[in-house]
Amino acid sequence: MYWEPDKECLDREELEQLQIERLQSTLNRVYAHVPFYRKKFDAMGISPEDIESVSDLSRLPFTTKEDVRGNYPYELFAVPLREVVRIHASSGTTGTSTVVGYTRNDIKTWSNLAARVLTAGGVTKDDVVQISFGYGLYTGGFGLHYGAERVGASVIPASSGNTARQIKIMRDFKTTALLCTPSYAMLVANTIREMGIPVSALSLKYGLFGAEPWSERMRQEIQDALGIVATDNYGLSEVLGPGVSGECLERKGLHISEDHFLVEVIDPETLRPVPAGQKGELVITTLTKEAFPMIRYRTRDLTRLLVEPCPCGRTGRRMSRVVGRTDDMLIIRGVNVFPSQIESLLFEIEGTEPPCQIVVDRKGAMDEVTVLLEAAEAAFFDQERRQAGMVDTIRKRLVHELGITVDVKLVKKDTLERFEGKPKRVIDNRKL
Ligand code: DLL
Repeated sequence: MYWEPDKECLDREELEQLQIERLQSTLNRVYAHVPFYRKKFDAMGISPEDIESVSDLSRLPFTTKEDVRGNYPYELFAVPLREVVRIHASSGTTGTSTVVGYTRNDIKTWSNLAARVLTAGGVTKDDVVQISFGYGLYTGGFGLHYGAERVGASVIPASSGNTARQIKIMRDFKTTALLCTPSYAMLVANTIREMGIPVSALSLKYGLFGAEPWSERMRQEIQDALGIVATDNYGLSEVLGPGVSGECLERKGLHISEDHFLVEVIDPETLRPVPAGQKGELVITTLTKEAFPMIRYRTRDLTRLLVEPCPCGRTGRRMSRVVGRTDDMLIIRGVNVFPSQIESLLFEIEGTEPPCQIVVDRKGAMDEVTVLLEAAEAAFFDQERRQAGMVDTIRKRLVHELGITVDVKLVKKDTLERFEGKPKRVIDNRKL
């Protein structure tokens, strides 16, 4: 049920003691070895010794994605390359990628943290785990692969793509746990249905999904279609990759490995902490990373910290599912619109499914938004009238909820350009 019960169920006092010790050693390390941090600390007149308790954390500067990009590729590494055994880069769909490194110890830690997430999601050594995240520079495939091996499961490194082949593998190799993005799980579920394969022909029990936002409605749909228990897991390259947090089978929020990560939730405007339970931007400080420590990294992910105890017995606080980002807000004719808001509305509308792509154009002085949706094969080829009706329903709902007019268009399945399995969500053609 637990991977490391002594650590996952630590009492808070012990945990906080461990956190401060680890924080101090991390601060000493970055001050000594990363000029970027030393300069920032010096400029603010702070030295690592000044940080005596976890609450002093707020005196430290934030680190942003721009800082990581600005120090491309290795300037934020706290160890010489000789100590680095693995390099990954973020899947970012825009701009320079962010490069991250791991020492041998970091890989061990990462494997353990991924193993925690897998165990929490139901996986044991008796499982056959199919990893349909991309292997390569992206952290998804390798990160979860090492975790699944650590658990002792039989791991199938299927990687992403070629859905028919994935399904053949799933059936023939008797896969019991599927790891991929939730939108890919939807695609798998739909393809299985189209191929006329009954769920009973498969051996699936668990689905561990992450790397992109999804909803309770989607969870229900995937669970029903595949006959599995689906859990959410979260992570980001700059901090680790997958393995930062994950749901247990209670499915009431994602347990954060707080012995390795200090988390804060801040108001993205004032940069001050929000009261526990309120929505804000997640900020993470790594406590054990050697090659690529991160101090107060602004994830831009919006979530809430859940402090009530979880029946599973883990004491680590949980975060709610990520409900959006603070940095991709679009201003459409003066109205603030989050692509994630459009996505979550789409999740709620019967007959639609992700992915979608939001195209923003400027005609004269007017912004125009078109939401491109991938249609299920059936909707595209026949039933033209039904299709038109559906488009109209979606359009009206979006207009109503967002307060702006939008156009909705159906495109053929699998035609939205993807990057590491995720479609580019927004194409902003406005020249501002
Ligand atoms: O996507 C790491 C990962 C791989 C996590 C596999 C889980 C499973 P990046 O490419 O750096 O890393 O993207 C990180 O993806 O800041 C979030 O905005 C988003 N994200 C990750 N997990 C979730 C999730 C990987 N469970 C960015 N729900 C993060 C919503 C998520 N968004």
